[in-house]
Amino acid sequence: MRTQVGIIGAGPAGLLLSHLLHLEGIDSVILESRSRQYCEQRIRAGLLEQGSVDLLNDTGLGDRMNREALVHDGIELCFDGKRRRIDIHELTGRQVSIYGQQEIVKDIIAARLAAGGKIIFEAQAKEVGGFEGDKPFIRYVHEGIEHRLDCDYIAGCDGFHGISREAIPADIFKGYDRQYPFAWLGMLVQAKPTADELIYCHHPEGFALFTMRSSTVSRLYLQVEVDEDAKNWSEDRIWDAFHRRLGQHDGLEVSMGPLSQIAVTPMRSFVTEPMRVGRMFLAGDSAHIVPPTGAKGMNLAIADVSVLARAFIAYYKKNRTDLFDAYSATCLQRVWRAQHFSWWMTSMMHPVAGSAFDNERQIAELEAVTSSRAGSTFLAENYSGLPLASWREPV
Ligand code: RFL
Ligand code: PHB
Repeated sequence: MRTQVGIIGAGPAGLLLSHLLHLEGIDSVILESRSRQYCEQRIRAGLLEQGSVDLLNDTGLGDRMNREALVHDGIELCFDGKRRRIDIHELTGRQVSIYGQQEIVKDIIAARLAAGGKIIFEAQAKEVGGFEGDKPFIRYVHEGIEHRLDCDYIAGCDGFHGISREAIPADIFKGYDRQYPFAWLGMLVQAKPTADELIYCHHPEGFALFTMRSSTVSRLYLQVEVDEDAKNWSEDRIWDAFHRRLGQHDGLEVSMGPLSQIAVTPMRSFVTEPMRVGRMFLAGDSAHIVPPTGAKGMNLAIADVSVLARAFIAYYKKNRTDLFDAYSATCLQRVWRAQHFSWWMTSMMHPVAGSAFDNERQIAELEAVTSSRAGSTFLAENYSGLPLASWREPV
């Protein structure tokens, strides 16, 4: 089989890239190791920056999102028994939207298939090669049979555990890594939201985050031990922890309901440099991950592919390769801003076991951020996201 752009991974990065290329008449094939159902039901991110929402709208993917997303003007930070609101809209003119990652995945898969797009599910990429020359290929296994996809370019959108990053030659690859001494326990709750906006809560016992998916489904996260087993958390233990951490702030009453999808998420920051080698490009989690405290992972994946799509358009329409050359540096500028913000939010919100100094330092920082307009504006600007360059800007 042959295509112009061979894409590994049907997460937000790979799917959106395929859609953007299709809008400009560029052919792609997506290879995805999981089933369609698995991809559409994987519970992950929920918060979209304004720029991500605008991009989905501009490319015809916004219908259901506009009906179902919850649009928020602000977030709350709770600490030291207090609730403080950051009015993102007033400070930046921007908003953020709650719309589950799996809903975006469903919407793009439907749009790609309706347009005759080729997504091969349950096709595991085993090898990428030829990208340092001019004959890139991807070897993959589908229904027990090995196949080869030849392409002009490879887009490695295969997430943090994929194969494309591993294929970068060791003498070129540089990785920047930071691991954190705690993890998050995440879960869905069949219950109306506890509040209208997200609540990030610093508590001496551990961080807690209240977020939501709809008017009937909430999502909760609790800071837990780094090597925690979700089985150690009974429903009673989870609710006790929420009541102690979140419920001790004025007027907050945690709304309860049946729990599901209880799972531990490790916290890690990672950046790959460069994000391009020859005819292979990395985009999204395959190139970088952030701890979820800043809600940046999926938004960065969307930003990467908007830059990559434009580079492909410049190449296929005008034979220009300068945007390929600029791809890695362009993306990494935004990636490092998001890395800093995610690390900063994480370091401010998670109490450090056994360190009374850090605990007091965090409370002082939260006071500063929430009581100073400059501090709140810094948080609001970064949380709601830097503007995205237009992927369709004439090339
Ligand atoms: P994905 O979504 O991991 O997709 C990669 C796809 O590649 C497939 N794959 C392969 N296919 C074929 N052959 C192979 N050899 C393959 N290896 C892998 C995989 O099956 C998969 O389908 O990466 P992508 O597209 O880069 O998207 C990134 C986002 O998924 C990720 O950044 C976010 O989920 C991070 N994240 C959040 N991001 C936000 O912007 N806002 C949030 O509120 C937010 N909250 C979160 C999050 C991530 C979390 N977890 C579980 C890590 C909350 C949590 C708890
Ligand atoms: C989510 O809704 O799952 C979510 C929101 C904000 C975060 C992390 C996760 O910072």
